[in-house]
Amino acid sequence: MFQDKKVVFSGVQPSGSLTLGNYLGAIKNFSAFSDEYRCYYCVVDMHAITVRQNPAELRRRTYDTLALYMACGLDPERNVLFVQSHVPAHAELAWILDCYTMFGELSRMTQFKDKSAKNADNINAGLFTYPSLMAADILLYQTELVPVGVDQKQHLELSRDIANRFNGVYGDVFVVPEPYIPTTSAKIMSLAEPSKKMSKSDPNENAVIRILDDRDTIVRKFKRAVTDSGCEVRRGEGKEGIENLMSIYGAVTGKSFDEIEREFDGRGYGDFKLAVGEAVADSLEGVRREFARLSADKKYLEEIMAKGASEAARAAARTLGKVKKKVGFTDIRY
Ligand code: ATP
Ligand code: LTN
Repeated sequence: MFQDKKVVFSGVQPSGSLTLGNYLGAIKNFSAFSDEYRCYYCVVDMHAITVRQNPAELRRRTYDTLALYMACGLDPERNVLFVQSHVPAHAELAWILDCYTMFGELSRMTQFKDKSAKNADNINAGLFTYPSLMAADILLYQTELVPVGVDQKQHLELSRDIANRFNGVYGDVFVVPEPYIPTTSAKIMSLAEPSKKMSKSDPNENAVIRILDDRDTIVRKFKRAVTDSGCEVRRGEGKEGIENLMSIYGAVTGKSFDEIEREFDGRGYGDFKLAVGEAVADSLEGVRREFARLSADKKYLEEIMAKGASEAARAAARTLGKVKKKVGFTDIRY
């Protein structure tokens, strides 16, 4: 029934408790594609182990991330929801693509540089070749569109380069994917240091809003958000903190920057921060309730994982078979 639909693919790492950045930059936008596209949304646990993980926590977060996908509105009947390590084709294609990805290209990736600086005692080969695994995720499904936050744009460009390089040698094997980056919430910044991305691995809890934070915590964190010494709610030089809060408020209420400026004209930062906190808490209320219900039912989550893995594996096998043939691998039955 999905055969002639174009494909959307995206992934989130189960490497921590998901943030408002993950929600507004990525997951919130996922469900809008389900009518028009065949959608694959993956919990990328193989990517997560590029940074050391506690095994029990990784396992729990894998279930939680799947439950959160559904709590954010992804219907498993209309989207393929699955876990990366359940579909071995990802690892197989990643190896092949490693051989079509250049050392120099990988060396230029800013996420590699950032994560190497943060994990200086564990700069492993997986952290370095992370983008070719990501390219494999995307290219396996003949993906047209990849909804991500702007921090993933560079990886997407590399995926396109790898696809074009492979197609240049072997003919049209892969669809060349396009990024889909939201216009207003593509990069939500830290509440403590507004020049830095809000990141789920930030050790400062006050810098990060978690999707599952309760109402009081959300309102309190916004009250403490770093702004500037002025008092006007508008964008401008030195006002990155306020601009970030405006983007967040705009993303959850649908209001434009101009409308927000008018709404808070003459009202000061205290009022504004409270309004942002309450609007975010309101918009996450339903997600939190649904998550509580879904995450309690491990058996159901496992059924969804199994169904997703079998659907994904079937589609992935088609591309992988073609790739293996093109590069000259032999094919036997056993
Ligand atoms: P970490 O913070 O541990 O590096 P991450 O949250 O950046 O992890 P993922 O969980 O893989 O990494 O990101 C999932 C999706 O969320 C990606 O599409 C990414 O672009 C998006 N995203 C992550 N942080 C933000 C942010 N602050 N603003 C907007 N989008 C974001
Ligand atoms: N690299 C991404 C997560 C990710 C992804 C993907 C996103 C892995 N594979 C495929 C989109 C498509 C990240 O670190 N945020």
